Amino acid sequence: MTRTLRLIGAPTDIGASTRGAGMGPDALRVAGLANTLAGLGFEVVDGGNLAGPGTPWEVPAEGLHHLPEVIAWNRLVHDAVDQALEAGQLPVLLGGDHCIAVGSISAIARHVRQRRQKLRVLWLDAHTDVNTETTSPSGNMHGMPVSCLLGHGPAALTGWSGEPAALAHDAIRFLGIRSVDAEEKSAIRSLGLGVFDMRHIDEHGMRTTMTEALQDVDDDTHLHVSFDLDCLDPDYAPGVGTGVRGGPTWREMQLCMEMIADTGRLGSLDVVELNPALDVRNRTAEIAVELIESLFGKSTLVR
Ligand code: B3U
Ligand code: MN
Ligand code: MN
Repeated sequence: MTRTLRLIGAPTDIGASTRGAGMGPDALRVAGLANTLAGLGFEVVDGGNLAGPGTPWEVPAEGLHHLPEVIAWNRLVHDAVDQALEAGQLPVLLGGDHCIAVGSISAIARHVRQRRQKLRVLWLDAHTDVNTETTSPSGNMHGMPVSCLLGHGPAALTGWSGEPAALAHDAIRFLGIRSVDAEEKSAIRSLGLGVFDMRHIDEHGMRTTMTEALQDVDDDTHLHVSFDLDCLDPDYAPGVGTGVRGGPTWREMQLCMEMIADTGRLGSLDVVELNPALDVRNRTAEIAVELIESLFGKSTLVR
């Protein structure tokens, strides 16, 4: 049966530290995302862009930057992802900054629970995004979605899946991590989160790391990938707001995507933090499309 992918654009930089991620969905379209996925045999429906509030660019209030607008965007994202899943479509959320993962993963968590499946989230990122309003150095909410999903974030953004926490601590694995705030480190330790940081990838290689990260994925698993483009080394992906040197290369990231594809369990995807205002001739968007193509099963294997 042909699988239908639904592209959902969330053109916002409401949770970011730099303006420009709002242009991400269109840059991915210009780089040919829909045609590329259709070329793999999927039916692709582009649902266009959600229309949420603009970015007022005010100073943070009580440690949170733009909370009302972040809530509004996440409501829209949540409902769009929910509808796609109910229609049997595989949602591909095009951000936008990473704060919108609260809406998407909350909707996915409820859907997966109702179907008595097991949810596994792979968080591909230079950052762990596990700050809260009390620990965040910036107040920017793209640094907090994981806390919200674990039930520890700002109250207005937790509990959206119908349970206090959308994710159990062992339902999420982080990959590519190399920028963690001091208080995030304590949270990671006390919550017991599974972090495959760059040191781990350097020491064990991407193949072993991915084998470990995907270890308990089985036939009942819904695998969600939350792909922050700053996971990649900025030499390959310059079009991001908070690039950090020392990330995976294009080749390492390809292997990561191919090994996820090999599980056959990919059920939903976020592509976030693409900032076309900082990109070089749409290169980061094009690389994102290449990597997403591998994630959805393009294989270069000759054997
Ligand atoms: N940890 C920092 C920086 C950051 C997190 N996510 C991004 N940047 N993209 C913070 O502001 O929470
Ligand atoms: Mn992120
Ligand atoms: Mn990041």
